[in-house]
Amino acid sequence: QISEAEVALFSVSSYACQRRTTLDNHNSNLTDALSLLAENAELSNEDGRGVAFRRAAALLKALPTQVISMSQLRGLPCLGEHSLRVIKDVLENGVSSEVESTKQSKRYKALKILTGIFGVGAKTADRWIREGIYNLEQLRDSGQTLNRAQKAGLEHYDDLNEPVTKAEADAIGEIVQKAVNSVLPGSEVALTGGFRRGKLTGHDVDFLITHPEEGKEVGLMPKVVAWLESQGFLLYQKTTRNSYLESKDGPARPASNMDRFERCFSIFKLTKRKEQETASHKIWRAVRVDLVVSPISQFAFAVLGWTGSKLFERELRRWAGHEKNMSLSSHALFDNTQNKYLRATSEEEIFAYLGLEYIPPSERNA
Ligand code: TTP
Ligand code: MN
Ligand code: MN
Ligand code: MN
Repeated sequence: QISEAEVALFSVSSYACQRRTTLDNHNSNLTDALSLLAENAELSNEDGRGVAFRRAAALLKALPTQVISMSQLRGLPCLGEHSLRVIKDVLENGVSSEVESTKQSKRYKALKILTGIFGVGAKTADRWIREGIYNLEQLRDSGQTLNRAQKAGLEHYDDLNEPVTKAEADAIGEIVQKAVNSVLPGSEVALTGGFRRGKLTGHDVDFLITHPEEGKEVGLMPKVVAWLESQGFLLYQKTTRNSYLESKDGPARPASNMDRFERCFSIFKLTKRKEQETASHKIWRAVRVDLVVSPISQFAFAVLGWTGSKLFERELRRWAGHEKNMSLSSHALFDNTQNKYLRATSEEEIFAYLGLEYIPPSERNA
């Protein structure tokens, strides 16, 4: 039995962007439970609840040791009533009854299966469920009209739900580098997303492309895509052009966290190395790849915005707005007090403008 006086108390900042969150999580029993409830809320279009659970999970990820008693959590930020109830349940019973019943619910299972299809979001999955579609077989039999993305997603379902390894990410990085060098020598490719944060696996691979001479990057994406296509590397691609300049709502205040860069959501055909070949003798696998092109003047903001984690990004923007009267996006930082844009050529400069200690990518795993 541990007395209250012996229990270590934690002191933790309230914004995730003030904390160092490595992949070394001492409370995965608790964060797994809260993350599942966050996911369930997001899939049910309850974004407020989703964020609350994500914030609670992120706080626990940042603790230096394992939580063993509720008394250790007293005075900590980000832990709402509901999250505390879930934590208590796990600490006392090993599992959360709410998590267990969610996991077993017909609706949650169906949402997971259906949104596991690339191109299917919570809204579409919800509509299908209301029409009695709970799995892939029922979807195939239903005669639902699928768009091009969803058709590709269904076709490569197993591959795309298989985690991407760092080795596969590096192999794709080499292909992207080659494509970019072939169509515009001098261009630069940066690995972003989870792999830049040091994750060993991911659901996709994210790359940011730029050129050191401003303006040279214009029109780059269609050329890169054409090259990749000509070499047989693409199973699917959808390119969206840059809409940053024509946006009316102001560059630093996009409608959502979606940015306006020229981007390509794609599915790569990656040839397996000999030792990775499976019993089925399939010699390639499908991998989701995101390509984004940024002008060099916005590159530091784009790298910061595309490195994640999603909660870390959300917290950075919340910090900027609420604590600094600034608007941060993946394109720029606007100081509303001085009424001007703040230029930056590195992530370090952006953290400095925001009055935050620099947090390296490996410590942004909130
Ligand atoms: P993801 O690739 O969705 O996430 P991830 O790389 O952190 O994790 P995973 O291993 O599952 O792939 O997004 C990467 C970052 O890109 C994330 O911080 C949010 C950012 N992003 C944007 O800035 N704009 C967008 O439109 C999208 C889709 C992502
Ligand atoms: Mn540790
Ligand atoms: Mn990613
Ligand atoms: Mn991505």
